[in-house]
Amino acid sequence: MSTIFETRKEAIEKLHSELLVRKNEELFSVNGIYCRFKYPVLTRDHAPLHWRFDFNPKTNPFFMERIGINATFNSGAIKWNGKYLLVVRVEGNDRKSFFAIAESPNGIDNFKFWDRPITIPQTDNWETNVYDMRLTAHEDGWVYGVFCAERKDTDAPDGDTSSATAAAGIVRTKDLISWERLPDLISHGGQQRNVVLFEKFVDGKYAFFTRPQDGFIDTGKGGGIGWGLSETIENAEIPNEEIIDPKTYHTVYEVKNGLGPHPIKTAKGWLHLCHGVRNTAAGLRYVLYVCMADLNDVSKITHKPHGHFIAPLGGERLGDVSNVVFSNGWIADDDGTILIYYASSDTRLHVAKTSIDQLVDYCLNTPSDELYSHLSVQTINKLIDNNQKFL
Ligand code: M1P
Repeated sequence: MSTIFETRKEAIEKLHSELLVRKNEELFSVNGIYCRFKYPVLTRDHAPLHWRFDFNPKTNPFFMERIGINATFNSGAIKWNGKYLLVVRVEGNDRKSFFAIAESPNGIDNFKFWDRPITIPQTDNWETNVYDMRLTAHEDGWVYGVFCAERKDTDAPDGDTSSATAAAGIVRTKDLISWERLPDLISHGGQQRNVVLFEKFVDGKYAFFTRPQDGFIDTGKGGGIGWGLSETIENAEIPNEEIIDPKTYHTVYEVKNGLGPHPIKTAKGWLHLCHGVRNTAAGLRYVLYVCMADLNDVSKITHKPHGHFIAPLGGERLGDVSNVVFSNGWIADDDGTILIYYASSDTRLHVAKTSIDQLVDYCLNTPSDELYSHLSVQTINKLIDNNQKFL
């Protein structure tokens, strides 16, 4: 007769292996700008069983889960030796996030985690939590990962066990297996999350997109997506930071915004994918927007379609932090396809498919936000007038 251990192990292994090979299905897109897929590409159930269960029948006779995984979301992305790799923010039941690589042959399904999570070396000042790594294959030959390093705020009053500080941690690798830790980025604009390293030198310097803010949660005077240059990467410091995409009243980036992944170069300009946040009676709402920057100056936004590009839809709206979509990874393939990895409600990870041509068209031909309702009506009327001879 089978033991509880054997019965449960067999059932759980079967469920897990079926999930890992489940085929994804592209959904028809009415907007024609990108398409979603039927299933998330990664959920907490994808986490390897040997990270979670003790496989020794003597010490785990009930085959119970010993280490719970709570969520798999906000992932950096890179195409590597022909495979689609995600550096996933994996969050344990203990609320600690860590990074782990998941690999797929096609970028839309069959994602499987590598054997072990990434080991991130510490600086002298240990961080409590790490998340949201942006990957950049830099022209200096390294692949960099820039992520949020979160620590307890040591200046917080006694009894305040929540206040934290955010800084940009930096690691680099040549094989995605061993990672060298560099000192955190020094900037003078306050706390930093959502920092992205640009892939090219600018005036011989390392160039960063930033998001300065006064506090951990509040942007305060910090006014949007910033940009600054550093002489070195080994002791990165940005003496001057300028805001290149400001947060703006009554837009989808009214409260704050931040760059997602590194920009993608096209013949018409650089594509940026960003998140914008506004407040509502139900709490913060995070959406994604896309804009284009000058081909010769990636920090100069030239085209900015109005409103959101992807907003939480259906089941995406529910999760640990509801009403959120967030992205820090996309992959541009050689055939012009772009796969956008976006997480919903800080819980699970999805993919959306589009192309360079579609996003360039979207940026060049979508009206911008004119900031007033009556001007939005004018914009709609213009389209209706232009359509008259075709209807
Ligand atoms: O909870 C939503 C997001 O909140 C933060 O984003 P931002 O820095 O713009 O406020 C991050 O913690 C992000 O990971 C999270 O998805």
